[in-house]
Amino acid sequence: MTDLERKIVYQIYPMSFADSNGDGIGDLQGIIAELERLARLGIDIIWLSPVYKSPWFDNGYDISDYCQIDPRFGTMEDMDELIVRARELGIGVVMDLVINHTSDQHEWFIKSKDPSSKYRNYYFWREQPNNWTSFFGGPAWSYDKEGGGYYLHLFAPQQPDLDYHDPGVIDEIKNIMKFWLDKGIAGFRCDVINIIWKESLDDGRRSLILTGREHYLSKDGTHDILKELRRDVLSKYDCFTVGETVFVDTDMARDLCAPERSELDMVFSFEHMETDQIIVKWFKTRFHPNKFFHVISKWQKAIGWNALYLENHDQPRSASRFIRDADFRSEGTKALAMMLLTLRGTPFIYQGQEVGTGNRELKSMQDIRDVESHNIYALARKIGFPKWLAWRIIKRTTRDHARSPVDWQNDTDVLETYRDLIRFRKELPVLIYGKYNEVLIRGGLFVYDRFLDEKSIRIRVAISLGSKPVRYDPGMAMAIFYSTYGRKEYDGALKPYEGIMFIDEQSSGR
Ligand SMILES: [Ca+2]
Repeated sequence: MTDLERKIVYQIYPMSFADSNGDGIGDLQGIIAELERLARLGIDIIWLSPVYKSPWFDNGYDISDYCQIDPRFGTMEDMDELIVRARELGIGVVMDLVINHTSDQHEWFIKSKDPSSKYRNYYFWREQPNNWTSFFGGPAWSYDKEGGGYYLHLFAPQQPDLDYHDPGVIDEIKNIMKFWLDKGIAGFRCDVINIIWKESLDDGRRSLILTGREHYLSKDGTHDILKELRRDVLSKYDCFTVGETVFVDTDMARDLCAPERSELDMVFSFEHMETDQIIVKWFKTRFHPNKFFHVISKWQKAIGWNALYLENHDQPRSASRFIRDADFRSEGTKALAMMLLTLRGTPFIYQGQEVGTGNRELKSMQDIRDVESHNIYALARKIGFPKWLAWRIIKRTTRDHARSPVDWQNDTDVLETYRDLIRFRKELPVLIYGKYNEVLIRGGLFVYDRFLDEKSIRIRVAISLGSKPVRYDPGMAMAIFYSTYGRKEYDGALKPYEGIMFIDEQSSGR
């Protein structure tokens, strides 16, 4: 995409973003009504979580028709209007591409139940299952009487996996992508993209989680598919792709998004979001800023360009998660905003993050809508967790925190900070093209430099995620360019949860 590095992305979870007709469900007309506000914030791209026709078993990540809009959100005319109106404001629309699996209500799957159908090999139908386990727990195979066999589903039984060994599948996907790109969308966020190619269906090594994953995690076949989609479809449009990946390390990420490989433009990694958990997200540990910063810095050093994010529709709110002292919530969200918008990569802002939205107040399981949370609660009780512990797990992790309607009046002060930081990113090329260099990580303080070369302007960013002032000497020639506390003079210490951008006085010519 032209000038991709300059873009700032805003993720919309349509269900809870803006409801235009008062039926309690966010919709496309609601998004259209908010476009000007997003343009004023400085957003270049909006990414919509799925709005395709779906039985909604897994929040739209189970698609029954890729070329239709789910009626709860409106019509295809609304979608066309959204794309056109957004473009008039200089905003591109990115859609979710969920191609590891379809819904079991998709006509391909329904037809595939007939062994003589051309759709039979679009899915993995077998007489006997292997020993693989699914992401949602339990076996990855279900028996279907009508289909006369078992079919593979790495997620829920309602989400059968597509088999890319049948060339018909990739042709269908290409047509779907062209359908949307011809309408003028700006690209795709590719769901669980590094597991789409199943190299073999042999039994997997027994494992506590995801037995069988060595047969499909980031295989050569996945890279071949991504190259083919890029060559035959994406390269013909002005668009970009970001991959959602599972169990990805820095080497795998580099293979997926190194420019010379022509696969994806960037990926979402998960490692920094896992620094406050043990093995799975349900078991939270205390949040340690240093550990968090070290992981972020490791990815900054390892990957030339990556997607930057602190929240999405699957994660609790960063304001409640990464700020341990509730007295400094507003300050902390501003410091996190500075980090998000001054690291190297494409920043993704999740709806409501720009007004400092925190987790919901939840009192009991009756307040919980997320099916996943109810499943996990039942499982925890079944294996002997007391009620209070099972509830504590859900309360801290449920996806309802991110999926509840946003109170836009929340914290306008935080919004101002976002606006300022977005403006700096647009005005200072060093924040986009500059190299990243870690300066130090200690005691909840993270300091790094952005610079184009040794001679030109250098921005030094210092982020504190601690409730006490922390002494730090940036060096004689450094002055405050911007502080999240709004101060101009530096007295040798950062205030609690403060973010400061220092600028090299000699190079700035001030
Ligand atoms: Ca509505």
